[in-house]
Order: sequence, then C-alpha cells, then structure tokens
Amino acid sequence: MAKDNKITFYDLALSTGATISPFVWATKYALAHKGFELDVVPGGFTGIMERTGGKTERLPAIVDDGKWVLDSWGIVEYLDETYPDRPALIPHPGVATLTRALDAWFWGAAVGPWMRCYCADYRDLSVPEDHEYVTHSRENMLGMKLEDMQAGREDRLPGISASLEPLRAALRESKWLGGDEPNYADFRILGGFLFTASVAKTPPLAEDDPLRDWLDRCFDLYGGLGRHPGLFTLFGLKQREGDPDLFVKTPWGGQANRNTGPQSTRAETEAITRS
Ligand SMILES: N[C@@H](CCC(=O)N[C@@H](CS)C(=O)NCC(=O)O)C(=O)O
Repeated sequence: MAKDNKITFYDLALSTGATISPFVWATKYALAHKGFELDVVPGGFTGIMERTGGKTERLPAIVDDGKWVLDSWGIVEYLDETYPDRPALIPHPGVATLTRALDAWFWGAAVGPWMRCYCADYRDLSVPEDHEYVTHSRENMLGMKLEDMQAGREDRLPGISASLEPLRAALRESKWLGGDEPNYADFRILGGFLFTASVAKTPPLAEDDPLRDWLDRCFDLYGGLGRHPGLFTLFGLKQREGDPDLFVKTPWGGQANRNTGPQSTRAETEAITRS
C-alpha cells in the first residue's frame, strides 16, 4: 500500500492556493501525522465530480494505491486501521467520542458563526469559476445574500472569541488536545481555525489570545503545514468599548482552581460568603 509513501489527496482550495475546507485541512494534518507525502490533485468547488471520476461530490477524498477512501472521519478510520504501526490518530475510542462532542460544540460556537462573518470574502477569494456556484449555494445555505450576512461582523466577532473559553481551559492544562502529543482531536479543531484563516480578511482573535501558543505550534507541525502564504493572520482583533472581554484574563473559580487545601480556595470562599 501507499507506493513510495505517497497518497493521492483531492484538495479544495481558494484562488490564494490555500486550502479552505475544515474537513480537508484536518485530513491534510492526519495524513502528515501518519508520515505520508501527498500527491495533491488541486482544484476548487467546481468540477469535484469530474475530477474524481464521479466518485464524490464532497471533499476530502484520498486514493491509496488505487483504493478510494471518502469522508474525513472515514479517512482517519482507514488510516489507523490500515497503518497501525504508524502514529495513531485516534489512540483510544474515547478520543473519537470526545472529539466528535468538541467538534460539534466548536461548529456551533465558532466555525458556523465565523462562516457568517466571512461568507462574502469566502466567495471573493474563491477561484473565479467558483464565484457563481459559491454565491448561489452559500446563499441557499445561509438564507440571505452573502453581503448582508457578513455585514456587522465587527459586532459579532468579540462574542465568538469570548465563547472559546472551553478550548482555552483545556489547553491551560495540556500541551495538546491529544495530551503530551497531538492527535486527531487537535487536527479536527485546528481545521476550523485554518478554514477561518483562509478567509479572515479581518482577524477573529486578539493578538494575545491564550490559544495563540497552541495554534502557532499546530501551524508549525510537519514542516509548517499551517503556514501557507495565502492564509490571513487570526490575531489582531481589538476590544472596543462595550465589547465583551475577548478571553478571560484571570480564570477563576471551581473549574479553574485545583483544590490543594483551604489556602487555595480562601479567596473564592471570602468572595462568595461576603455579606
Ligand atoms: N462528511 C464530509 C463533509 C465534507 C464536506 O462537506 N466538504 C465540503 C467542503 S467544507 C465540500 O466538499 N463542499 C463541496 C461543495 O460545496 O460543493 C467529511 O467529513 O468529509
């Protein structure tokens, strides 16, 4: 299998050359984690069926020595099953379960809302032959004109940033979502950030966001896979008067504090018992 260590990879990219889809990004990282080189079949949204010989309308898709594998989760399962001697993507079934939960939350909290903040830029950045299809399909998806949907994003971006506290809490305690080493949990969530970086003409996160350390380390993995020159920076959102804090500056309370005895909880006890 995987002749010359190469797997054919159907990309979905913008006119900048940067991959757009969160699913495709997660799969790129999954293949790199497994140590494969990619034989990339480039392309945008138009003509996926033609490019893949009628195999699929959606990407990612890979071909491993003649064998077609579809769907981001399908590909991850295939890679772990077929190449158990290489670094695991899902080292334990619980990782898949928790990653699905985290991913579902992240789409609701951030990927979907960011899509609504950048949807007209997304269309404008797509390759010219995709403009009509992206406009039509995404307006159907979002239920309004892309320009109208995107308008007012400066009022929405701060709240989206603020809602990412569960990720910040996890990464305060752990180097990677996978623990000591990255695994598919990292790549799956990272895919949503990289999708956003491919379209974010105005940044969605603060310069000093605590997520930056993890994101920068993820971008640097596998020879700087997330450092494509077509990507925009995620950092530089400014808090305006009346905006919520873009992230919690001083995490506080039961979840943030490890109980090591009364001294560690005294300030909290005083605050909650004062009259
Ligand atoms: N369940 C699929 C979803 C893949 C998917 O929806 N891909 C989108 C890109 S984000 C796509 O190929 N869209 C093509 C189109 O919109 O025509 C997976 O996980 O791979």
